[in-house]
Amino acid sequence: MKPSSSLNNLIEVPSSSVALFSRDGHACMRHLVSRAEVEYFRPALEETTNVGRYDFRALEDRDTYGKAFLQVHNLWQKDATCKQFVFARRFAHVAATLLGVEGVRLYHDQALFKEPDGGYTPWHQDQTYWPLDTDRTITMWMPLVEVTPSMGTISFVSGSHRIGNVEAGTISDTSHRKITDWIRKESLPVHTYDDLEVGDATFHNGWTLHSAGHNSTGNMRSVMTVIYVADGAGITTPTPAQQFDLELWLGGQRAGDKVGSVMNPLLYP
Ligand SMILES: O=C(O)CCC(=O)C(=O)O
Repeated sequence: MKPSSSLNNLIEVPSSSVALFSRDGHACMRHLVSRAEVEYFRPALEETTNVGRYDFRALEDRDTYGKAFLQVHNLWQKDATCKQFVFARRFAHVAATLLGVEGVRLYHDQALFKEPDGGYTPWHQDQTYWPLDTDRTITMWMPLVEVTPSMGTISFVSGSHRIGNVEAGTISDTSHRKITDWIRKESLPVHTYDDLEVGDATFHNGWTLHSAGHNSTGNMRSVMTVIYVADGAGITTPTPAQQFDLELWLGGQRAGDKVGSVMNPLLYP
């Protein structure tokens, strides 16, 4: 079967991964895609990211968030091959299974390319930005290249998804300092995935604390992410930090609506 359609084939999600995700708020799915599948999709994902890039400032002229990665959103709307990748039933099925829900909708996708010498990704919680009434949210983080520790691997605080909002604010040096201090003070367990091969992907809950290191290599750390929300979730009144997401990812819907616009198709089942 051609890679263009094979990503719609489902794989079995081990019960051990479901248990780990429920306990830790993160899990790694090894060999989620084949090397051939990554190679088929990588050119379109990289090209669409390059075309969609909007920050052309030199690294030294950007703030900490800007240095962390080039961020390009909703590749699925920009290119048909990227849409096949983002809409893959295989990924959505894993997301639904790990979350323990019947179905998931697309919230949005984003490429996160950490440039050569790109800065660290501060500790943060994604859901700070999301005007959603559920904790059944999940991000698939898939490197398109082998990611070595010196390129900026991803770390999670295991179990932090069960705490909910730790009120560290949006992604910044301040969120990083507050969460780093808290991890030290409470000796919280940090897990780093520093051996991801092409085809592996991590999944994390929207409230799981996470960060990534600096890219000290000369190579781009290209990563593609897809963010899912459980079918049936509702939209809440946005905080100032959530206004951008309400306007951009929810297709004109408003507080009180159920997520379900054309921007948020049901990807599984
Ligand atoms: O790729 C990174 O450096 C950070 C990833 C991240 O924050 C996310 O996927 O939510």
